Amino acid sequence: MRVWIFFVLCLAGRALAAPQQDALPEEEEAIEDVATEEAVVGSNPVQVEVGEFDEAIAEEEEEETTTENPCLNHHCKHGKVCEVDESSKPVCVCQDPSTCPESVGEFEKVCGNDNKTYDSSCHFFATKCTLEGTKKGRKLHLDYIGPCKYIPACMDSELTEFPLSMRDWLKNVLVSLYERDENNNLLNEKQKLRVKKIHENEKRLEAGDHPVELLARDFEKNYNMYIFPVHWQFGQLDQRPIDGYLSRAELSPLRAPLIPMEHCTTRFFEECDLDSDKYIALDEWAKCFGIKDDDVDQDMIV
Ligand SMILES: *[C@@H]1O[C@H](CO)[C@@H](O)[C@H](O)[C@H]1NC(C)=O
Ligand SMILES: [Ca+2]
Ligand SMILES: [Ca+2]
Repeated sequence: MRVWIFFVLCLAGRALAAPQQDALPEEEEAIEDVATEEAVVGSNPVQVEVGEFDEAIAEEEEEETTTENPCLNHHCKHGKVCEVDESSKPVCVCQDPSTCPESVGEFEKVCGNDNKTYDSSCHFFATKCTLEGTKKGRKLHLDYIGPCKYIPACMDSELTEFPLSMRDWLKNVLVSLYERDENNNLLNEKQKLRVKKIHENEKRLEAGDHPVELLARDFEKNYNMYIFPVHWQFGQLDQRPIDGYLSRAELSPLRAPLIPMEHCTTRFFEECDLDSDKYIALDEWAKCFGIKDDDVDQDMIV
């Protein structure tokens, strides 16, 4: 799982180097935090990435305060840029992909679900915008980070192993967040209390690569330690809107960096959606990670 975290940190570094114009204030805070040297396991990958792949950022209409540039405080969603129309009103129009900053490396490339490689997420969203209103445009979404590649099919046996390591990873991320949470406020008081219990549990499996047998045994023996981390991750993703359901866009910050490294990612999240409504509800999510129905608790998220 270390490789995931490393990758997420790379992304965080990149986001820091070139802050998104429309990044939300809390995202910026999270990015700063993650960029600290010792943040090996403890970064919160989700907070960092929320927004970057979000296709659903509302276009904000803001009152013109100065006569200078009506576009100054006018935010457009990914793939669009602001332009001033004839009546001096700011409008969001599709960005010409050729105006996107040139990508500097493979890691900036993204793969669409059309299995086409785009130079960067900017190029991707600009292209998607030009297809707006068409069936093709509706269907096109960012699938994963990195150039398109061959992804082997996920076997049933591999699929059952996937939640084992993912669950362990979630727990470790949360514990290290807690350990570093002296002056930053990534966890609220209630959350801290819950993680404290996990942290102080002597039976806790230390972070590291463990064989699946050990992970499986630990989940059986220390099941209670995994309940909160699974809920917490759901809460991190369920942001736009906060409604107890994860849309594809909301899931993307977790899914997109994971797919090229863990070939079962796509199948895993597809199968989480038990009723096939394209959303992952909290109970579907919890079940996917092996949490019993009785332990699913909406209140744990806030
Ligand atoms: C997607 O593209 C990559 C790279 O061009 C190729 O290796 C892979 O087989 C393609 N996948 C599918 C499902 O067509
Ligand atoms: Ca939601
Ligand atoms: Ca569903």
